[in-house]
Amino acid sequence: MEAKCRRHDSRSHPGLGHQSSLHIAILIGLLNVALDVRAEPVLNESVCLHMSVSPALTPYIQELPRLPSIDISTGVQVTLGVYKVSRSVHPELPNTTFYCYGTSGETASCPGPNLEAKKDVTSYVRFENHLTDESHLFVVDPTLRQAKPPRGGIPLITHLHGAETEPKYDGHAEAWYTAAGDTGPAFVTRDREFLNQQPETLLWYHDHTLGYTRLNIVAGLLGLYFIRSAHEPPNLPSGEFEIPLVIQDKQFLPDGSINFPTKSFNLSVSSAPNWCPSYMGDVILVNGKAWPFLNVVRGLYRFRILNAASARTFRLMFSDSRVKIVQIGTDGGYVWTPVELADIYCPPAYRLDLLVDFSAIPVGSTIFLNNSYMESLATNNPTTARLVMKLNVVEGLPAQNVSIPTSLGPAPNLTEVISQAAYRQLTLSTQSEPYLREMLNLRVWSDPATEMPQLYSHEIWDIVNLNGLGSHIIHLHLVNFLLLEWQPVDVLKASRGLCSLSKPFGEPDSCFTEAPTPAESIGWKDTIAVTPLHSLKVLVPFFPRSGGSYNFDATAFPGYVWHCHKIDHEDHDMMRPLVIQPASSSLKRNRARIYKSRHGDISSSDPAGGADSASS
Ligand SMILES: *[C@@H]1O[C@H](CO)[C@@H](O)[C@H](O)[C@H]1NC(C)=O
Ligand SMILES: *[C@@H]1O[C@H](CO)[C@@H](O)[C@H](O)[C@H]1NC(C)=O
Ligand SMILES: *[C@@H]1O[C@H](CO)[C@@H](O)[C@H](O)[C@H]1NC(C)=O
Ligand SMILES: *[C@@H]1O[C@H](CO)[C@@H](O)[C@H](O)[C@H]1NC(C)=O
Ligand SMILES: *[C@@H]1O[C@H](CO)[C@@H](O)[C@H](O)[C@H]1NC(C)=O
Ligand SMILES: *[C@@H]1O[C@H](CO)[C@@H](O)[C@H](O)[C@H]1NC(C)=O
Ligand SMILES: [Cu+2]
Repeated sequence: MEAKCRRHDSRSHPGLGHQSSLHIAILIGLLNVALDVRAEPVLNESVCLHMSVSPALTPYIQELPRLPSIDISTGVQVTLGVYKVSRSVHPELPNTTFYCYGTSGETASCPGPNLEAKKDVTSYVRFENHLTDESHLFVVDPTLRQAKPPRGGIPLITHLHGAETEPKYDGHAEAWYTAAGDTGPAFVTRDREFLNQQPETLLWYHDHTLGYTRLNIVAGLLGLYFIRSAHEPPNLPSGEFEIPLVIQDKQFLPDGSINFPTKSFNLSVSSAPNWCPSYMGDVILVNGKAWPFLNVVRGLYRFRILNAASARTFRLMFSDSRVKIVQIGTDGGYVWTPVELADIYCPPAYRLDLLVDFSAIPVGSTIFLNNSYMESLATNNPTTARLVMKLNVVEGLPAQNVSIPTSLGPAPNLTEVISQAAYRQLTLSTQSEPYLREMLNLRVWSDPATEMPQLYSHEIWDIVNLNGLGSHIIHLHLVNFLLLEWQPVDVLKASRGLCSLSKPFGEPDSCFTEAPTPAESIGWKDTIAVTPLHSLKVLVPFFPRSGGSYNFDATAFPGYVWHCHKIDHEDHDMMRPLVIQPASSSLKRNRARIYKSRHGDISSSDPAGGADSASS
């Protein structure tokens, strides 16, 4: 099992741990930013990539909190407001000012309350903006493409990440609104209706305002959203044995405030006052507390993990190898076959549904959950970012009648849809002239839409990371996708135009340096890390996960977006429209043929046996 697991891991996550010294040399050549940054004097404690270290805090002295929870399956509208509040992240640090979601200023929490939805039961949620301050908690970079409320104030719009939802309820980046009532050009309503017709899983809600997303999420605007049903796999730990873990990194000033860059890393560029390519902090928060501890008994737990960091990837490991970890779910729901993991690879915005077994650990033991992921800039790897949580194994009754499932449904057979899929190649790159910014396919947000797939079509997106350093984290709204294969790219040649990305490996002038490696996808994803020096091919069905039809108009205003989920990148300028076009009549027939005759293919990860595929 372990051998299989490791093989799975390295095949699914290309580029990790494979960097040769030649690659490193190329990387340094490509990323002169890294060198120049170190040469610049530290002029201000909030200069990007030079932020002063956070005050020393004793780890593991506060218990992991349970997040508050709200049932949104009652048919009654729930109102979540955004409030400016003071909250403690650690007893040794003065309180921190946050923007948090809650039903009132008193109850608002960071992360916000867990929203509990039921599959096929519509949830009615109203999101209100109660931020009446003139200016943001952080310095706003006025040079970015961004929300510009005419009367000032703080623009907000909440997106439900991973949801199959109507465009007007999706939380489009230009659908923002302020407390004073100014609205962005894509605004339709504050009142959302979430149909919850996709498979059971963990989604998350977070702010998505154009040019403000990185500020609003670091300020605290995120929370978990569960879709559950009565048809989930039996015998999974629940109640006190199901533990959501929202992991984030932040940097703090001695007065307790969040240290967010106030000046650009390039002090000679006045056109980019404080935008910073990848905010990373030296304090690790779990459920809003710095380095908490958790008491567990000798038994099976279900951990629902979200990496809500701006840019930091985590690779989590328990310090005791007798702890068994089995992954049963990913972004889009249950995997088809549970996979035993040696460690937990978790880039930003990923969700992992894990069964964690402490049965083999004696009472009285202490286990650390540490992070071993090395970010490409040395300054992003302080020793404090390697600590996450401590677990104490204590006396107590374990969860009853629980077990680790061996299978959760057949893997989809995609042979036929792959052969019919349209193909698109998209590049991810950093542009340094006239100023540093991140680009999708060399375009910026305001360029006319180019990703306009037809409803009920399949596409293969070949996503090429032309950056020498650092992953880009690609997220598509509305749909889920599957990783098909990955392939190394000669990025140095490709970025100088000395080879062709349209020629396959083996042909003269091809930028690909090896044949593609097939991926062993274990389940549906809505977010994927495209590691440096690689291209990934993902299969994207522009279908609901049921394989049937959307019960809303996915082609309607204001459409969707796709973007990098390193949220600094998303804000400048790594986000593009995703505009769904009406289906041609041939695609409508095609869809019926594929899904009627191949019942369950696309919906087969639904452990309830495809209850929702009946609609086709
Ligand atoms: C900083 O900006 C100046 C002016 O645009 C440019 O010449 C220089 O290369 C930049 N430095 C970095 C590290 O990007
Ligand atoms: C750093 O810069 C910010 C904004 O320019 C300023 O408010 C702050 O006082 C500066 N801090 C120091 C220590 O100079
Ligand atoms: C500090 O934060 C805690 C919650 O984390 C809150 O209960 C308390 O009221 C805050 N203190 C102040 C002075 O605001
Ligand atoms: C994990 O963290 C603990 C506690 O902070 C530390 O003692 C231990 O050395 C770490 N283990 C690894 C492998 O980093
Ligand atoms: C344990 O779970 C199985 C399968 O869900 C169920 O049939 C059985 O009744 C349960 N036993 C107890 C003691 O709850
Ligand atoms: C998958 O489907 C193709 C044709 O659609 C078929 O030829 C192939 O045998 C199927 N594979 C499996 C493993 O069922
Ligand atoms: Cu990116």
